[in-house]
Amino acid sequence: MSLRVFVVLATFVALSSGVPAVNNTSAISKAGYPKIHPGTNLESSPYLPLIRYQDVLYYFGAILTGSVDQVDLFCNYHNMKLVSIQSNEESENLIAGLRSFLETSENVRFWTSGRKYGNNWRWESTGLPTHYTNWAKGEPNNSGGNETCIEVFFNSAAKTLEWNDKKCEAANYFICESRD
Ligand SMILES: [Ca+2]
Repeated sequence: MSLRVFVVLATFVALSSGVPAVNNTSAISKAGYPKIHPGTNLESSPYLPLIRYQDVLYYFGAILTGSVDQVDLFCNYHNMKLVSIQSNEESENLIAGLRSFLETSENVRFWTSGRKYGNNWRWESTGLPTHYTNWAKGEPNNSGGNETCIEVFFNSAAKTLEWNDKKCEAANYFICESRD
């Protein structure tokens, strides 16, 4: 069940069980429950802190973790997609953004939209092959024979964002993007 369907169903259950449902958007805002609708100008949204790089907006999901499918749902709910990293310049900009965004100097792993199809890697968010790559030493190694998703390993001190193939069901933080 998609998150959107779940919200609709939950609202229906709330209404049919006699529980007052909040349907005033300003009341929702004041209560602190963000709700972003299709067509919302993401950059002006007070709810998601977004970083801009040229025509791309990024959301650094460093609060919740989940499998690729779970964090993909989160991005989709907010009209975004899991990140694709298409050039060294974009990677360097992400590193600069992450270094200023994260308060800790801990090393953090994030899911991307990179997936393996046969022997080829592709960005799910764009449907395009991964022309630019930045695999960590020894990767992709398909450890255990089931590593078909790309995580990026952010090392704040070293200022690197290296790639690793990983089992898609593992829990990671994530980065969403919006490309026009
Ligand atoms: Ca690996």
